[in-house]
Amino acid sequence: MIVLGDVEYYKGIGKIEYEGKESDNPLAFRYYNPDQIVAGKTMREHFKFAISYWYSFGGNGSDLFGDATQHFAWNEMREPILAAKARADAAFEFISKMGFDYFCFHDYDLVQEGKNFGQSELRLVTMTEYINKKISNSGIKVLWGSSNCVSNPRYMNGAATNPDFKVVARAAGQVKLALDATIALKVENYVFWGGREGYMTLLNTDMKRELDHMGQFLIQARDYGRSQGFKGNFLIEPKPMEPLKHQYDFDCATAIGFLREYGLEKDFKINIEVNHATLAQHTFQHELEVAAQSGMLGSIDANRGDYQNGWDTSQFPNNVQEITEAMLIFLKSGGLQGGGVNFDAKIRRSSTDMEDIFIAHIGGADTFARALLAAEKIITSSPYESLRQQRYSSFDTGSGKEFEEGKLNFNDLYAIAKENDEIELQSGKQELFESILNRYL
Ligand code: XLS
Ligand code: NI
Repeated sequence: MIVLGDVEYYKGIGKIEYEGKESDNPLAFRYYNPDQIVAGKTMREHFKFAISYWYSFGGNGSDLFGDATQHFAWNEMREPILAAKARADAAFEFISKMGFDYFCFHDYDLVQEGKNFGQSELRLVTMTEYINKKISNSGIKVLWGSSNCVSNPRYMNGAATNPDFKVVARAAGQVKLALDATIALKVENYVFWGGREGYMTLLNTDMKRELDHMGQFLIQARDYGRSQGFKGNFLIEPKPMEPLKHQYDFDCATAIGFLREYGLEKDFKINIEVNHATLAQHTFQHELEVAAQSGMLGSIDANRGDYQNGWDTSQFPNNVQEITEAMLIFLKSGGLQGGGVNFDAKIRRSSTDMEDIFIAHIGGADTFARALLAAEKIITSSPYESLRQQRYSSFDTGSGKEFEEGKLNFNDLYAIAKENDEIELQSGKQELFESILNRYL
């Protein structure tokens, strides 16, 4: 069902359909077939594709060096509520034409922040009601909500970690309203991305105190959310830097350590963004693996960086090999726990046609679908799994097994070492693993 408001914004574009890989139609899926079952679930269920309200409907192509290139009607309106309603109409039209089920938002993506706290609160309540009606009429859902505690100048020294208590309390007030909107819209998860939680220089920073404040802030946010009936995940989205020199939620391992230290590990999981992983000098796969091992693989922000650029370019995913490696971890760990795949990606400044945002999302969805199909084949029809298991087979029986079970002490190991003086080298077979992967792409 296509959901239209008073105006049709994407004229001439209908519902995007699956046409199969032989199709030449740039406005059709070639791999993403929502109802096709792969590894026991439909693609729709595996991915829960979501669009990012901020990039798809908030952006206008402007960058540090130049003004807007994309002149969307909803961005040109002056009156904030009218503009916000038009933007919501465009968003629902777009999501329904894509055939996706979800979107993600920050509080002030839904409507422009007011001149003061009270005005912002009123605007948010008005837009929550408007969007709630559109949700009931369309069946489109919200994957996660969040709060923009980054853009307003008051947060220049941080939100939860600001050295000025008044700013910390203001951020809490803002998150409370965002949580209220989240609960009213039956949103499934709530994300914290600490864009300004970190430092530009340690010279002026009391890191221990700031981390304690962030812990306290998240404890109180969790307790408030739960007391209001929010049952979903809270998610931390790690990023090592940008806009700051150093962000406290540097990567998955750091964020998981932080959550455990403050007793938050039962309510929080991780939202992993591809380009944030690469900024932290990790692969996307590495971050998925770390989160999955701790039972915290919550959600994904899908995008990609650029090999030559060292910043968050947030481009739409198109690297099938990278995503296939990721899908191997995704499938083996049982998928995402409550989250989905949110396209936290923006079209380029020079992509100025109304169809470009469709083409971008189709390409992203097809990349994930194609990778999922390949990963499933690799797991079920190639020697990949058995080769991996074989590498560790010395732990399956005898002394190796006893070691794993904690039955051997250092003297036992010393005795075994003495007995096995000659150790035959075992090949790691990296090139074999790599060629197996490529065979299935
Ligand atoms: C920015 C982040 C942001 C979060 C939500 O780098 O990716 O968009 O996903 O605040
Ligand atoms: Ni993100």
